[in-house]
Amino acid sequence: MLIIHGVTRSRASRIIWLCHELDLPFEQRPVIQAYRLADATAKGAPLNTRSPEFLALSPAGAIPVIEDEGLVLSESLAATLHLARKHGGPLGPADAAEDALMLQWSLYAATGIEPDALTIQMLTRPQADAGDRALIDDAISRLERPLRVVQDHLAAHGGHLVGRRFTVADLNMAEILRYAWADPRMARKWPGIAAWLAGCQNRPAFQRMWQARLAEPA
Ligand SMILES: N[C@@H](CCC(=O)N[C@@H](CS)C(=O)NCC(=O)O)C(=O)O
Repeated sequence: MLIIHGVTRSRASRIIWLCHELDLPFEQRPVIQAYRLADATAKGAPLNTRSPEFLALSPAGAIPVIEDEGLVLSESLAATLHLARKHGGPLGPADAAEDALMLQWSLYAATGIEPDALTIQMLTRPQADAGDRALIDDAISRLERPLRVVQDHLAAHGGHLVGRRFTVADLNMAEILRYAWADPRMARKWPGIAAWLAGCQNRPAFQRMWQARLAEPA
C-alpha cells in the first residue's frame, strides 16, 4: 500500500487530497516538522524531520515523502504528478502534451507563486507589525503578474488549467494559492481565481483532507 510520510498540516495535504480524489488507499505516518517541536532531538520526541530513521529514508529531511511499490519520492508535487499519471484517469494527463502542461503549471506554482504565497501566509497574523505588513504588501505586488497569468488562463480555458477539466494541475495550484488567500485582499483582487479556488475546495476530497487537517494539533 502507498505510504505517505508527513502530518496533514504540511504539504502532505496535496497528496492526501489527491488520494481522496482517486479513492486510493494509503497509510499515513505522521512525521512532524522538527521546527514545530521544542526539542526535536530529545529522547521520546515524536517522529520528526530530524529523526535518524526519517533521515535514513529521505536525507533532505522534509515532508512529505511517499513510498510507492519500492519507489521513495520526496517533493510533494513530484508525488502528486506521479500518482495522477499512474492512477489519475481524468485527473491525470491524457497524453504527453497534457503531461507537459501539468508539469508546467505545477512548476510555475512552485517557483513563481509559492515563495510569496508562503510569505503572506506566515506573516498574516494578529501580531504582524509594520515591517511584516510591508513584506506582505511586497509579496502581493510580486504576485501581480503570475496571478494575472493564472486568472486570464482560467477565463480563456473553461475554468481549469489543463484540458478544460479538474486535474492534478488545478490541485497543485490550488494548494499553493491557498497560502496567499490568508490575506483577505487576495480574494477581492482576484475574483476569477477566488471562484475557481472555492470550486476546488468545495470538492468532497478536499473537504475530507481539510477536516483531517483541522483535527490535528495546530
Ligand atoms: N519543495 C518541498 C518542500 C518540503 C518542505 O519544506 N516541507 C516542510 C513542511 S511542509 C518541512 O518538512 N519542513 C521541515 C523542516 O524543515 O524541518 C515539497 O514540496 O515537498
